[in-house]
Amino acid sequence: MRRIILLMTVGAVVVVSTLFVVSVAGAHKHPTAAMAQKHPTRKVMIQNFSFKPAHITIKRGTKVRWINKDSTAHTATANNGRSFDSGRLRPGQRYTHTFKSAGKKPYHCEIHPDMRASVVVKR
Ligand SMILES: [Cu+2]
Repeated sequence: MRRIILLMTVGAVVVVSTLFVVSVAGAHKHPTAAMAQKHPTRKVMIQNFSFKPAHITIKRGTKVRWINKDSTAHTATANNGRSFDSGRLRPGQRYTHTFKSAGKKPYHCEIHPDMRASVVVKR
């Protein structure tokens, strides 16, 4: 009788640990969780009349968030005039854009045209 109980206990432990390993492996492969890890949002500060960092390289599908840390308004506007445009960002405001196509995306501030920067999007 004791031997049967022992065998059943060992069997239960094996089943439970197998299920645990399978569920952990499954969670690791979860596609949305993996995507979120792969493409964290990149931040660009607008400070002292410049974009910091001025040049970033990201993977396609990554979000870029501009945050205006200055005490005056700025914009982040694609040089081609249509890829993205934050509009007027007042102090403390932010703008987020998701880059879906690869290539170099130069941009500037509409209010201060000397403020120039770029985003390079890799496949
Ligand atoms: Cu500006």
